[in-house]
Amino acid sequence: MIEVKKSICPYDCPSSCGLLLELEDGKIIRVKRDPDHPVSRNGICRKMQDYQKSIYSDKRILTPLKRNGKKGSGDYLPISWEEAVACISDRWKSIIKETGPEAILPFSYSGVMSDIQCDCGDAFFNRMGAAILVKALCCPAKEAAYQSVAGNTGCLDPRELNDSDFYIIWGSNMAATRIQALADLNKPSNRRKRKVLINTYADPSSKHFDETLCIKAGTDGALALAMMHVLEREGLIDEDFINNYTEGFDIFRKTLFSYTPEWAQDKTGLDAGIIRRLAREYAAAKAPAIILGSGNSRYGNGGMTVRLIVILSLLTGAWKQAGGGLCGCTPIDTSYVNMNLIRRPDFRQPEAKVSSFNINQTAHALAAEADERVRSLYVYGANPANTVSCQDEVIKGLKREDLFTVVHDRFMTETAMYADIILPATFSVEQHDIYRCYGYCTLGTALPIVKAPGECKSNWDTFCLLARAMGYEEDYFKRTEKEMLDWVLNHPTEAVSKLPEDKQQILKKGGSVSMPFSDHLKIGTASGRFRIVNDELKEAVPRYLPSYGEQEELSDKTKTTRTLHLVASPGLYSLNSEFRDREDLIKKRGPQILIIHSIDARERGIEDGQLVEAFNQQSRILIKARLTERIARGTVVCEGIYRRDECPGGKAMNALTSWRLSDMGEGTTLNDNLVEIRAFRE
Ligand SMILES: Nc1nc2c(c(=O)[nH]1)N[C@H]1C(S)=C(S)[C@@H](COP(=O)(O)OP(=O)(O)OC[C@H]3O[C@@H](n4cnc5c(=O)[nH]c(N)nc54)[C@H](O)[C@@H]3O)O[C@H]1N2
Ligand SMILES: Nc1nc2c(c(=O)[nH]1)N[C@H]1C(S)=C(S)[C@@H](COP(=O)(O)OP(=O)(O)OC[C@H]3O[C@@H](n4cnc5c(=O)[nH]c(N)nc54)[C@H](O)[C@@H]3O)O[C@H]1N2
Ligand code: SF4
Ligand SMILES: [Mo]
Repeated sequence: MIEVKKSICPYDCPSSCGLLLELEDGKIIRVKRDPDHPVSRNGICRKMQDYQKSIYSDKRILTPLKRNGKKGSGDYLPISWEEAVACISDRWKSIIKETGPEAILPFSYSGVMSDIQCDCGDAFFNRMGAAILVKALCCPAKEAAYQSVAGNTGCLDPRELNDSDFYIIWGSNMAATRIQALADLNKPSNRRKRKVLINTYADPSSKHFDETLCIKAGTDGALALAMMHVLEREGLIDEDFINNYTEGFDIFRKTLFSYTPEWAQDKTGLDAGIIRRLAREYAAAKAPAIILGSGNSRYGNGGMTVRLIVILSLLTGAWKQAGGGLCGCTPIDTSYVNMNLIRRPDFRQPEAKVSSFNINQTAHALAAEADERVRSLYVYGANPANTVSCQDEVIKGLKREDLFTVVHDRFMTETAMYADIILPATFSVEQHDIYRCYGYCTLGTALPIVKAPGECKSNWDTFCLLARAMGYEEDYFKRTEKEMLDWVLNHPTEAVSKLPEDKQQILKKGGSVSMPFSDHLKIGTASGRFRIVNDELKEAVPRYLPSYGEQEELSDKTKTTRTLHLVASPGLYSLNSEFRDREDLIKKRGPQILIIHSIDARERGIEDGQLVEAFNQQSRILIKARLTERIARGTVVCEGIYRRDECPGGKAMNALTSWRLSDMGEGTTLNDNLVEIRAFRE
C-alpha cells in the first residue's frame, strides 16, 4: 500500500517548496510537489524530484568515525556515539581549561535551513562561551544595503509579480535559484509583459526573457545611476511619491547630472542608447518590478550597488502600485519565529570575552600563527573546504595537526576528510522542524517520516548529547526534538498567533501556510520614509564606487589585454556543494567550466573546450574554457561549486577568491576577483 506524507524542502533556496513523499512498506519511493503548498504550484526542481536517492544513498555516513590516518587521507574507523561524545567533550574541557572556550569555533552555514536544526547549535555554543562565526557568506551586503534604505519594510512576495507590468531580472540566475517565480513569469497571463535580464552573461534563464544585457562585473551601480540620470533629465520622476515617502532626494538629485549614459557605457560596457531606452521603458511602466538576486552584491562595492538599485526602484513611484517595486530582498516585515527561543543569546555570560571570526576569513581564523588561535573547529551544516574563499589556505588550516576538528554531516565531504571525529547526520525527512521561507511569505512545519538509518542523529539530538557530556543543566538541552518544536509553536510570534484556526492546525500537524503579504508602504524605518541619504553610513550620499576589481584594473596601466573578472553563478544540478552524492546530477552537470567571451579567449590563443590555467596572486586552477559571445567582455563565469578531486589539477574556483569584505554587511566578495588566463601546456 502506498502512503503519502507531506514535507518541506530543507535546502538554502528561496522557495522552500512543499513535498509529497510516497512511501511503500515504510520506504520513500517517490517525491512530488505538494499541491496544497502555497508556492510550489510549478513543480519541484530536478534535484528534489529524486530526493529519495540522496536519502537512501550508499554514500551516507551511518556511524560516528574516528580518524585513523593522516588528515585528508579519508582513513577512519567506526566508533560508538558514547566514545565519540566522550572524546569530544574531554578535548573541549581541556581546551576550555587551558585557553578558554573562545578557542573553540563553531562553524555552520546553510546546509539545513529549517530553524531548529539550523540554529540550535547557537544555544549550545552560547552556553559554552565559544568563539562566534560571523555568518556573512551569502548576501549580507544586499541585506544591509536594502535595510539602509528601507529598514524593515517588506518587499514583494514573488506571487505579487502577477500584477507587475514590466520586469527587470537583475543579478539572479532564476532557472537555478527561483524556479517557482520563473514559471510564474512564463504563465500565459504574464507572457506578453516585457522582461529584461541584467547579468554578466546569458545565464540559463535568459532564454525565457525578451532581452539580456551582459554587464561588466561589478558595475551595476553605474547602470542604476545612469538610469536615474535619465529619469531626472526627462522629468520622469514621481515627485509626489518622493515628497511623501522618501527623504534626502534633494541632495542626491544634485549629484545625478554627471552620471550620463555615456559615462555608464564606459563603466558597464552597455551601449548608452540601450541604457537610455531601459530607463524610459522602466518609467513608462505603471508597475515595474525589479527582481534582485544576490550576484551583484558580492563585491567590494556590493552594498552601494544594491542601495542604488533600491533607490532606483523608488523614483518612478512603482511601490505605490500592486506588483510594482522590488522583489528578492525580504518579503516580510515580521519574523514568523522568535529565533531567540532557539538561539538563546541569554545563555552567553554577559561579561565574557567574545572572539569572532568572519566566515569569509576562515583561512585567517585557521592559520597556525593566528594570535587568537582556534584550537577546535566544530562544523555542521556547512562545507568550508569547498564553499569559502582562499581555499588553499583553508585546507592548510584544516590540515593542522593541533586543530581538533569535528564534522557532523550526512556525507564524507571534503571538510569531513580533515576531521578528527565525524558524526553522522540525518536528513530533513528524519527530523522535526519549522521552516521559515526566505523568498516568499510562507511558514511550515514538517515531522519525521522515516526513521534515521544506522546511528544518524539530528543536530538537535547531537547538541543535547554534547550538552549532557559538558554538564550543561539547562532545561533547553533536556527537551526532545518534538518537545522543542512544540515549545516554538506554543510561543508564537504575533504574526502566527493572528493566523486563523485552520492554519494553526496545519502547522501543528505538519504542512505549510501562506502568511499575509506586507503592506509595502508601511515603511519600516524610524522616520517612516525611505532613506535615500542615510547619515548613519560612511557614504551618506550614494555615489558610484568602483569594485575591488575595477580599482585594481585601473591601477595596473601596464596590461595589454583586458583584465578578467571572475564571477560565480549557481549550478542547475547542484545546490552549493550539495547533491554530490547523486550520479544522475553529477552526469548532467559535467565538469567545472570557465565561460569566457570568444574575443577575450582568442586574444589569449584559447579555443573552445581547451584546458586553461586561471591564476591570480592567490592560486592557479586548471579549467576547461567554454567560448561564447553572450557574456560581457572582461568577465568570466564559473557555474556551481565542485569538489577539488573532480577538477583537473585538484583545485576549484574558490582557490582564486579572496577574503576581502564587501563595503556593507561584512559580506563575501565572491564575484570580485581578477584572474588571468592562458592555455595550459603540460
Ligand atoms: N540550483 C541551485 N539553486 C540555488 C543555489 C544553487 O547553488 N543551485 N544556491 C542557493 C543559494 S545559497 C542562494 S544565496 C540563492 C541565490 O539566488 P539569487 O540571489 O537569485 O542569486 P543567484 O541566482 O545566485 O544569481 C547570481 C547571478 O548574479 C550574476 N552576477 C554576478 N555578478 C554580477 C554583476 O556584477 N551584475 C549582475 N547584474 N549580475 C551579476 C551571476 O552571473 C549569477 O547568475 O540561490 C539558492 N538556490
Ligand atoms: N565558488 C562558489 N562559492 C560559493 C557559492 C558559489 O555559488 N560559488 N555560493 C555561496 C553561497 S550563496 C552560500 S550560501 C555558501 C554555502 O556554504 P555552505 O553552507 O558551507 O554549503 P553547503 O554546500 O550547503 O554545505 C552544507 C553541508 O551541510 C550538510 N547538511 C545538510 N543538512 C544537514 C543537517 O541537517 N545537519 C548537518 N549536520 N549537516 C547537514 C550537507 O551534507 C553539506 O555538506 O557557499 C558560498 N560559496
Ligand atoms: S526549487 Fe529549491 S526549494 Fe524547491 S525543491 Fe528545488 S531546491 Fe528545494
Ligand atoms: Mo547562499
